[in-house]
Amino acid sequence: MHSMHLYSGSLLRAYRFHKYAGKYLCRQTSNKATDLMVEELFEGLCARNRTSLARSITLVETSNPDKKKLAQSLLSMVANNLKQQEEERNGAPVSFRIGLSGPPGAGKSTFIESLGKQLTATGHRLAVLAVDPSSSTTGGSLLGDKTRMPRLTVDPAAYIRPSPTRGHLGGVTRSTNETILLCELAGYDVIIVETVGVGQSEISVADMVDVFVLLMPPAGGDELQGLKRGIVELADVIVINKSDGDLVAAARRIQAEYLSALKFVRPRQAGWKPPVLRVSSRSGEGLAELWTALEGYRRQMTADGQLAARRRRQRAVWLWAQIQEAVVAAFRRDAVVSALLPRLEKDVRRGRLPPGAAADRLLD
Ligand SMILES: Nc1nc2c(ncn2[C@@H]2O[C@H](COP(=O)(O)OP(=O)(O)OP(=O)(O)O)[C@@H](O)[C@H]2O)c(=O)[nH]1
Ligand SMILES: [Mg+2]
Repeated sequence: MHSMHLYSGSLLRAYRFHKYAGKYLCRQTSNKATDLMVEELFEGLCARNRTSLARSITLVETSNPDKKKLAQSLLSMVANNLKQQEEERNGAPVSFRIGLSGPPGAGKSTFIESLGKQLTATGHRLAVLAVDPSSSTTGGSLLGDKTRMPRLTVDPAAYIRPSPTRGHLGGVTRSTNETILLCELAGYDVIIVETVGVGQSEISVADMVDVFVLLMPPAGGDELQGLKRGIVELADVIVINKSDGDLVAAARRIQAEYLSALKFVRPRQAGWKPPVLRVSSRSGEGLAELWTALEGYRRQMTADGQLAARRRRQRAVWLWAQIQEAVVAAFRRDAVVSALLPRLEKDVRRGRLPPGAAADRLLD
């Protein structure tokens, strides 16, 4: 409630003034109704209205070009307001963004449910966003099925958004990045972005969060060995789940394995040694300690400016990812390119034409 005054009309007036001045004028007069819709959504978000949040997220997930413009103007208003709030808080971000990844069955849903209930019980407001790297190819959504977080689903201090199926950027949904901002304006101070595995692409969930948590089951196996190396380099905190009952011994063993694997990994954040913690999402044991570790990370990274630097870096990464996506899409749409492409690609596949030469011809 502390920054409620920011939600008053002054910002909206400033925004209107801005838009009336200069080149937005034409669009403003011709699109009054749609601009009204954006302002309504913005005010709804400020008032922490869940329906406005859901509608805003649907808007930023759209692929319709006209609606995309509306989404962009909403997002500009949101980003401006969040920036103001951050300045009011002496640069401290309005939310804590947590990435959570782990193999299928590691217990991610159970973990989010248990940790989430602890968080909302202590006054936090939690948003859970799911990124499903498989949904772009299968069309289905594995994650975010609300049924597996039954208590959180009915918790008024929690908001769960399943994975969208459109607009994947190398395995990560680009709109998720924007959805985070919408949730922040709607007053969610902890944002968990959940995904299965870790993307092979350069862009991953780790590129949109403050801290990247890896959740592992207490089991070894060869696939996990392979999985481990790449992921461990991305992780800021490693959590071994299911450390309960018969599984405690196995969990201890895996914990020791990760600790020794980490000795050879350069930490992602200077001055931060990723801890390896054991928890039981089923009983809740270890979750309070984990939260303390996460808050410690956040405090340390905020104090020495690394968190702000990480967010700045991430914005640049996303700018270039979106440019690349848009440029490639425009290239593919080009009439000459699409006429030439199938034949040239065939020639390249058969080895009749070097890839470089084909690319040059298409780009010409
Ligand atoms: N013993 C024990 N079992 C757990 C714990 N956490 C989760 N499980 C069980 O592990 C299984 C998988 O849990 P989920 O939370 O669905 O795992 P997930 O990572 O979300 O799985 P996907 O969504 O399929 O990727 C379920 O049968 C859970 O009951 C735990 O702390 N201890
Ligand atoms: Mg799950």
